Amino acid sequence: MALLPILTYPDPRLARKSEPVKKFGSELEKICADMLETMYEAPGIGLAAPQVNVHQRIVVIDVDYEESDDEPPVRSNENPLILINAKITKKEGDILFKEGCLSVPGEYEEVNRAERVVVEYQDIHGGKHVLEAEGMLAVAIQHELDHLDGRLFIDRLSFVKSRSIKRKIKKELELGDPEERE
Ligand code: QAP
Ligand code: CO
Repeated sequence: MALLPILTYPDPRLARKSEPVKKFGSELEKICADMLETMYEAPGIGLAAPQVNVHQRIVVIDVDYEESDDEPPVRSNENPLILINAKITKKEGDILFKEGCLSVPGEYEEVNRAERVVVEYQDIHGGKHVLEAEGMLAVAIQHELDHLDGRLFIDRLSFVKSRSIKRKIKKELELGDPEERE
């Protein structure tokens, strides 16, 4: 097991489109184990492979965390979900959910998503499944699948809000770490 470095905005590798997983086996199992370890250590409730510079359609999610407004989330127990080659086949309703992202640290904004989704996916052995999700799990699935198409939650905000957050992050990068600045 290994912790993987997480790419952060504006790293252009986050904008790449991921390829479907074709080979199921020990290599895929290792990537998934490392992604779960990295997500739990962060801590996060979801992680997509491109965030750790693996451009394949792999997502790990665990929304089992304490019901509170803690940011970042505090975990109650481990209940991992691994989705390979996942595809949303049905969306229903609307939900406004305050999202964050390990690739956009420290930023939390409300995003419009579907309330319920139906997802077709493969497990780590290639077996096919259909999952019906709602609420936070549905939001997490939509957020993580966006990563596989090179899209971040800050791309889904209003044009003005999106531009202001992106500018702010780039500005902070130019200035460097405020802790180390003279
Ligand atoms: C995506 O997000 C998500 O800024 C996963 O400093 C968001 O795990 C799914 C995190 C909302 C469902 C609902 C963010 C950790 C974790 C930060 C995350 C941070 C530390 C975000
Ligand atoms: Co994210």
